[in-house]
Amino acid sequence: MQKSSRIILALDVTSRSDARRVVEAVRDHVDAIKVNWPLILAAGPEIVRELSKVKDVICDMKIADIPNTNRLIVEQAMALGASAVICHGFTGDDSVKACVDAAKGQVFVVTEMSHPGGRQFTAPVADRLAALAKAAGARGIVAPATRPERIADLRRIIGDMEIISPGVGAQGGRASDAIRAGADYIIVGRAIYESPDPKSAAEKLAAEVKDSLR
Ligand code: 3DU
Repeated sequence: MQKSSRIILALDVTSRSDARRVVEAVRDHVDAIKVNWPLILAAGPEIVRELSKVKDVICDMKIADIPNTNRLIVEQAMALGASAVICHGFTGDDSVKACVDAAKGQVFVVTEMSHPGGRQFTAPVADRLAALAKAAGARGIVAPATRPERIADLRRIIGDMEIISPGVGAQGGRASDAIRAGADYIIVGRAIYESPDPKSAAEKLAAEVKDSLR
């Protein structure tokens, strides 16, 4: 996955034509595309294969099942051309390990979620989820841009693993805060795909990221 603008586009649109439109506008300004259930259900799983010809695709199905089912899901996602998948960690180390094995390490594990409800159940166990991700051999974790101080805490647990960080823009987090706190990439959806000008929205975020790395 390239590490240039450090933006991962969360492509939560619900038609293939919207997906194509947004990707064409921002493809030079994002490093990867994250695909979640809204687009997979609307456009069909083949959208993963199509987009993977343009950019690295992260399949964010928040996989959360027993090890065998997790393995089957990850194998299907990778066969469609995904470069990485996102799974939950609360299912335990055997379930996460099944994802890691099936994706040859290309797994990001959700820790503390970025929305207000993320404080309720995920925040109290986020440190353990991050440690689990590390022990399982995952590539990285998902940590909240809405609480940059937590990105810094979780960084201390995982060392040099990658942090991808949702919550910028529509959820109130700032790109610069997340990057300064130690995120490798920000994940941005609505602030780009709902913008009347997705290209300039992505360019502005990329400039903010660049500034915060100085
Ligand atoms: O709020 P946005 O529109 O920028 O989208 C954020 C994306 O990141 C969206 O796909 C959501 O499912 C995902 N995500 C979170 O927002 C928060 C998390 O803790 C994990 C994933």
